[in-house]
Amino acid sequence: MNIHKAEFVKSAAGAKDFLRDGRPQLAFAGRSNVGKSSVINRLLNRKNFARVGSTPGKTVHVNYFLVDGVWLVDLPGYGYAKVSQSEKDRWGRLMEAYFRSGLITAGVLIVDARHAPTGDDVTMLEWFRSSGCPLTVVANKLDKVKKSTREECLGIIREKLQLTEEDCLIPFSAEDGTGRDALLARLEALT
Ligand SMILES: Nc1nc2c(ncn2[C@@H]2O[C@H](COP(=O)(O)OP(=O)(O)O)[C@@H](O)[C@H]2O)c(=O)[nH]1
Ligand SMILES: [Mg+2]
Repeated sequence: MNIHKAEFVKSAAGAKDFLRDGRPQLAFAGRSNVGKSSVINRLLNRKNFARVGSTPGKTVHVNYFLVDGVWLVDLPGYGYAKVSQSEKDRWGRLMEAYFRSGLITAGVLIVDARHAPTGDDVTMLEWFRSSGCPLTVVANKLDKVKKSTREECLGIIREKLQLTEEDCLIPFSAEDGTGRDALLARLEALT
């Protein structure tokens, strides 16, 4: 995958705007502020491609980036406390529509390496599971975890998400680049 061929194409606010051109779709999901945009930027070796640090929970859109003929689908973040119920409902409807669409090729769930996955993370994972697509979990912000406790943290994530042999858990840091090559290789193998 030539990461230099990457462009933002469009945002979709509803199912009628979803892209259905037959190209593979790699769907990225994660809690607001987990570093989803930063992971995408690191993956593509860009500074400000997917926007980092914009007000969390403000954008209930599906964002499409085209990377060398593959759709990188940035699903809206979840779990931000200050979001209104109506926005949460909108998020739920949009997610349901996307997962029901059958458009997803592979799922990338980004979690925080420091903490046990939240109930929302588990729900998201179940959505990926029900779509039947191969799953990759990225444990981001590893740079913030002491080396001596990293294995333990990864074990907690595996256990809480009940990861199987087919699932792939990638220790990652968007900050220092740990796991970037592994994630790229995994995604290339899936498309
Ligand atoms: N230390 C550290 N900070 C990170 C990492 N990834 C993201 N961040 C920071 O976490 C915050 C949220 O990142 P962002 O990419 O906007 O998260 P998003 O809401 O999931 O898209 C920003 O301040 C980032 O600089 C990481 O791997 N390590
Ligand atoms: Mg973001």
